[in-house]
Amino acid sequence: MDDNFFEELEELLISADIGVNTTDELVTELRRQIKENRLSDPEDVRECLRNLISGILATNAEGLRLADKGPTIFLVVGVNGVGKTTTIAKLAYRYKSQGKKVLLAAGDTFRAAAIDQLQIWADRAGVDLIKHHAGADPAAVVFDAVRAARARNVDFLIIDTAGRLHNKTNLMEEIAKVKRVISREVENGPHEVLLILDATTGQNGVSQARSFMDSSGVTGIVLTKLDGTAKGGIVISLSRELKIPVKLLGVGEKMDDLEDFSSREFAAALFPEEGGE
Ligand SMILES: Nc1nc2c(ncn2[C@@H]2O[C@H](COP(=O)(O)OP(=O)(O)OP(=O)(O)O)[C@@H](O)[C@H]2O)c(=O)[nH]1
Ligand SMILES: [Mg+2]
Repeated sequence: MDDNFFEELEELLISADIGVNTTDELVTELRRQIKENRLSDPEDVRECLRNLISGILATNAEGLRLADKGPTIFLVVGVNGVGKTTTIAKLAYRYKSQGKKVLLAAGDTFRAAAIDQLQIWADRAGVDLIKHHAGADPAAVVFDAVRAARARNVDFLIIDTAGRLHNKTNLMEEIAKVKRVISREVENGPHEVLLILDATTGQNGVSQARSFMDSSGVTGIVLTKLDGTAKGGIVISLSRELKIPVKLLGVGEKMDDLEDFSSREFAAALFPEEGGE
């Protein structure tokens, strides 16, 4: 294990979007363990690295939080185009397939097309949608949706919101208001505030996560577009720096392209058993 080895490793980690600080820490710890355990086989070193990474992630590995009684409510947030609406369709499809009663809410009232898009997904998944007209107050849509969820006795209410840049204070305040409406109406609600992050945006996801944490108390991350070349190493920075658990992975554009996050599998995918580097 010469300096060259560690340099290549650093490059690999950074190209997987693990971030400079986290990479430094990982490599330092890896060097320590290599010395301590006198590792010389590259496969042992890779295994050591996989363990380090899944160790960082494991503390955060949890499923989605559900309501003890009454509807479970998920609020879905994120910047533009990351896959919020698609993820909602996937969740609706998943729960509907399990025989659950699902209701969606068109909280993205910014564009008429956004409401239509969600309606198409709702029809495809065979679930109902609460919607107002374009330009309506998202908080009003959500208020109605929460009432409807209770009246109709649904198992899940999943709320779409408009994409918003995380540095736009007024838009972040709007999300906070939507969340307050839910909290007021439902004990322990929303049960999850899911931040959708696009794996291809790399380390920028950390600052997105910070802003959404501040405004809407994100409780879980969904990392999308992992079916491309992006490795999604950003989740390691998120776990380490912000302690936000990753809950789900988006691996395609279809309704069944949704996977539960497993730290072990994720670490293994970053550093496959053989070849790779
Ligand atoms: N390859 C791939 N594409 C995805 C995935 N998730 C979403 N997409 C695509 O990303 C694009 C944007 O998805 P949307 O669900 O509309 O994203 P959004 O966050 O709701 O967008 P806005 O409402 O405009 O902010 C669409 O073309 C989706 O098909 C994924 O996991 N993999
Ligand atoms: Mg959308």
